[in-house]
Amino acid sequence: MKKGLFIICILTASLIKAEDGYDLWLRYKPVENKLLLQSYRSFLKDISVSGNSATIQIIRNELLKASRGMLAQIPVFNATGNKGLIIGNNKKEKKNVAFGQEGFAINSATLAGKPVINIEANTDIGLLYGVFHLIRLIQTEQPISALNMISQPKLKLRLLNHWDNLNRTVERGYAGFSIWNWHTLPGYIDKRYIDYARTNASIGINGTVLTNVNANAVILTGPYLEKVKALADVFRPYGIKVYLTARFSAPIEIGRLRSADPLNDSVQNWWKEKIKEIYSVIPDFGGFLVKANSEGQPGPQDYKRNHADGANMLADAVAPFGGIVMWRAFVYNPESNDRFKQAYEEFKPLDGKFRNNVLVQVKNGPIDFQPREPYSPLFGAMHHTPLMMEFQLTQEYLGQGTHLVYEAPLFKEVLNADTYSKGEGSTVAKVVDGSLDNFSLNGMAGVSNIGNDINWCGHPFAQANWYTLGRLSWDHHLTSEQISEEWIKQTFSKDKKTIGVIKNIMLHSHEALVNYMTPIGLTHIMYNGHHYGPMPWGNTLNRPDWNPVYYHKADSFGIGFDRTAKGTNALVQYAVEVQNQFNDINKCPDEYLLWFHHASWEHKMHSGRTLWHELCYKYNTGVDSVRSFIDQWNSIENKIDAERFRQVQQLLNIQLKDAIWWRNACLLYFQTYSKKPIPSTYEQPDKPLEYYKSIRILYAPGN
Ligand code: GCV
Repeated sequence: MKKGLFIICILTASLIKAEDGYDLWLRYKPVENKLLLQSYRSFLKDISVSGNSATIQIIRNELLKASRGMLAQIPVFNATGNKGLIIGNNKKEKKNVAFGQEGFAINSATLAGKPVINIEANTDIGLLYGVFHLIRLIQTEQPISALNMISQPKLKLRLLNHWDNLNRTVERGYAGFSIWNWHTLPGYIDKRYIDYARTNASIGINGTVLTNVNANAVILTGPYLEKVKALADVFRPYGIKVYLTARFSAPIEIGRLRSADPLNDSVQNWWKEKIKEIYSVIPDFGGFLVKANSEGQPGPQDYKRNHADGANMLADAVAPFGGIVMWRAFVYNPESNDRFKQAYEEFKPLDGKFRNNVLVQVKNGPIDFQPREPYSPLFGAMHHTPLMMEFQLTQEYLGQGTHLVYEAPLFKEVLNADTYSKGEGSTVAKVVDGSLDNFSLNGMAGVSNIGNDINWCGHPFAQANWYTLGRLSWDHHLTSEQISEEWIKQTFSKDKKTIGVIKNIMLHSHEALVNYMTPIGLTHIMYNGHHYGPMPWGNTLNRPDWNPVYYHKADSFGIGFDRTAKGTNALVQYAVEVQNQFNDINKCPDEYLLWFHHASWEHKMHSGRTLWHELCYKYNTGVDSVRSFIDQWNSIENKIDAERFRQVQQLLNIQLKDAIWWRNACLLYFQTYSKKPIPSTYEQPDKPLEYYKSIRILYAPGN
């Protein structure tokens, strides 16, 4: 590099101010395009905002912040002269059905010969969403002079699920402690609570379940309800409702009853009284999320009742107050011959038996948030029950807080999958948004990846997954590429080349992880307990369905779980068209092969390679991808502030080591069955299998 150029690079890099990531995608950096800047300034100079609610105050503050930061201009509100931006509630008697409760319209018009932008909605919250949309257009430097749009969320419930415990640990949390400081609530309102609400509102998230699904009944006691109320009061003007997890045995634990049987009168009355108390403290309380009879949690089956009995008891008690119940379908017990089939077996017979304020919340895949899973067969099987999607933002099985993995491609893959349950085009997205079966109650939840780390999510790129949940639950037609581009422009840079590089890394990151962790449909081969790192040999836990060997079934013949009629026949839980895609070992898409077949090491893959060779190829491709992410990231060093640049660089280097660890451990272990060499064209493991087996991580976070 020439000396002059070198100095310019150093100067540019040092001019980019260090950032700690706290501001997420609401950084409001100066607009760079001069022409657009002029246009934005003229529209945002004089703003008319009618009303005076807390939400309207928030709108004013946000516009002030955005104008100051991006336009170096302080807007004048409600001046008597010409306006550039008019924000007002639809005052007409009849609400505009096109906006609904939360939607908005943004239109360009001319007023007294001057161009203006009108933001209109039926509610103040709709206006807030409209304003955040306009701010997003400015942050991403889009023209705003000819807007003519209406936007309404596709889903009614757009929720974060916190797995936060009352002692502030976070189950599967990799970004520090819980942001809820129960000890100082309700007296102390941390600024984070307000920033949390504001950030969520900016992407349309309208609800939060504050507590872990492995629930603690104490949250339902009087003093804690006061703390919950304090949070609800902060969140309300941002359009966010609070929900809690209900521990099914709460009537025993905090109510002094001897039973929690949902058909018992005293139990029903206890819940009715408790719920009355909750609504007297928090009048717009959203309702409950429940994990029952799963992984040791209490539930109706303890009393020989079923999930519908349990859910309906709570649903009846919250119904008079407009509350809902989200009952999770994440269930499995060791008696079944295939964990894959359990949720379907327990819930399908109950279809149509739930009250109409109950949603069954289903994880995207049949097992448990693995790097890649086929969609849960329940999505094609419950036409009389609204099914809510549960995605996991926190990267329990995706490199946790250390690996760069953009999850939008994973989420889109599931949402776009066709269940064929009502003919071609019956996608999971249509099930979830209620359009397939006409459910107005519908929703999507993301298990939160938020903690008290300075940048909220630990890994700077993990913020993108939070952002994705909001954007996709508002509009699941958005593509992974669109969402990443929006996020990058608001979070890192508006420079074209830099966007291209970061987008390329993001869009390939999920596939890279699948390749170096669980290619060709391998699943659940991670380390026991903390779930970080590989342990395909794992076979020591009491329950077979917790052990990796249960899932891969490697032997001298081959590898994979036979779920065809010759095996556990789990495939019949899908529509015939879907069965036909997976049933035939020669036609099954490579990425799902070992989910559905026990294939020979010699099996010919679509690439022409044998299965063993393909496994070596995929693991190495995964490692190579991470190497290329490092090179790509390094190429934009002078375009990113030094603090975040180094943070990501260091994490990528760990990711590479981990990818090599996964590849070597898995190939060496599977080789003990395949008895074949790793082709010499690939990097050979530098240590023996015993070394990888001896690695212990005793204190991984998130347990
Ligand atoms: C909250 C997995 C996780 C558990 C989690 C559970 C669930 O098993 O490892 O930590 O518990 O899923 O979703 O309920």
